[in-house]
Amino acid sequence: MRLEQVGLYLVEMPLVAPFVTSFGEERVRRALLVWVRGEGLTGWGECVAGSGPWFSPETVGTARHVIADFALPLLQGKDIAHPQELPGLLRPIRGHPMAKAALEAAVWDLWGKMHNQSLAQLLGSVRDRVPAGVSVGIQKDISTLLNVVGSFVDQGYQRVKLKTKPGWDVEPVRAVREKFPELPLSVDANAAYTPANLAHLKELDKFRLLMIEQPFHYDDLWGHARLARELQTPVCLDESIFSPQRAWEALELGACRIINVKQGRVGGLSAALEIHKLAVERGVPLWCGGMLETGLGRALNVALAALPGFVLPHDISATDRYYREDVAHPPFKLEDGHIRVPQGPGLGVEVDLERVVRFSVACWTYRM
Ligand code: SMG
Ligand code: MG
Repeated sequence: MRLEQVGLYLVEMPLVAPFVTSFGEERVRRALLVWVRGEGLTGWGECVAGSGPWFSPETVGTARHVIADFALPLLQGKDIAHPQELPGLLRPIRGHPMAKAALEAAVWDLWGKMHNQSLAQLLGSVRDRVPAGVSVGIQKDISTLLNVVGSFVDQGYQRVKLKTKPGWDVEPVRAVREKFPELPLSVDANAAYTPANLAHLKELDKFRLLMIEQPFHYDDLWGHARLARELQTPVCLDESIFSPQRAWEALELGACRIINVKQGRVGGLSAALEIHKLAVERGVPLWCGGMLETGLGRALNVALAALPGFVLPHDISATDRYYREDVAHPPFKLEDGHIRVPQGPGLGVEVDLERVVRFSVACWTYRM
């Protein structure tokens, strides 16, 4: 397959409710959407980088720069035999996994459309629906938190993840655990703690949490390994795992027992498949994380989450938990606590170009 044209849209999607984490509040999701045109078809992908370098060093701005000025020249005139060639072609670019992943995603979508196969089929997925969890941001007080959690539990979400930070941890978790004794529950600190907080984090052990996600700085595998030895609650890593190599290192060091896989954060679907292979060999449970994706990124996450090694509920919620109007159809719905895996060719969702244009604040087109 040869790419003839590539385009980017920078969209600003208003969230139905602000999302607060230890590193800030988000009211609008800025996302870079990528399209690739070739063989008379168009493939779409979504870059998971955020508006600022808070979750990861990448931003929508660095991703646009790296895609336009470095990745596209490397793909110029290339005959791509399979989407899994993308990581090799882009290898000269160090870092920037989210930028690379967005391009790879669009190429997978195009490839699926060319061969009339769904992404789920192409990846080797084994499920037609995946269990949905929900990630609950930091709230203004505990009674608001209990209401928010209660409403998600009523909707059928199978696992609730609470965002935590110093000052919003033991008490909110205790309150949720007391009100929902059997609820599968986890916490995610987005790197808000340091090894000096060890004694405090140990207090979380009494709440029967499924896991504690990314307590320390993303660079600190050693600190996580030490913590993992001290805690009963399994440590799960998110930000720390930015490549298959890092996944292997983290497991070798004992820095985590569970991995949150985000294809964007690890450098693309091919890299996610490598981590999946490693995890299955070692019996390490995986689940699919979320980056408040639009329907485009969500469709891809759902297909990935249907692989055999993804065995815990995901941060894949229904569209209405994020957006009133999405850029892809149909919206993802919660059915009996699950999200159905799209079966159409490629991502299996239809892009709503009118909405893409309406939500976009900038766009770029490149001739290949
Ligand atoms: O997509 O449901 C979602 C969000 C899940 O909590 C979520 N993501 O660290 O896991 C995480 C965060 C990162 C996004 S914060 C903007
Ligand atoms: Mg996380």
